[in-house]
Amino acid sequence: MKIHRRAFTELLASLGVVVVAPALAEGKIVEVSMKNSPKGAFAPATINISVGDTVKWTNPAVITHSVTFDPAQATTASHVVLPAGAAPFDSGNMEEGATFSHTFTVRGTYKYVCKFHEAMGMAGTVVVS
Ligand SMILES: [Cu+2]
Repeated sequence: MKIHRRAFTELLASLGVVVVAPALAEGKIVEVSMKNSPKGAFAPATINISVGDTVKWTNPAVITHSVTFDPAQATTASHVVLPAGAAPFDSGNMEEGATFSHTFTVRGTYKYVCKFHEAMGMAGTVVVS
């Protein structure tokens, strides 16, 4: 009986590892850079990711950029598009060397802008499937 109980405990422990590991597994991190010339740009401008993935934006430039997924903060609200159920968000001002990360949990196509260079066409797309 003792042997059986221990075997059962070990079985549970091994099952626990199997069950917990996927829950702790993180999505991948996809990097997007911010360019200055010839005009502001996200690079790459369009990325395709999966639910649970994180996008990390980095501003290597000496000018301030932003990652704006909030229509209320865009000059032209329609330049920002969020799928139903996704909450708006914004990086705030990103100075040289700043990074901003966001984990996407809602599927769909997102369109976002840099609010400082939106008029110059600094915009990007994230497709979450
Ligand atoms: Cu910008």
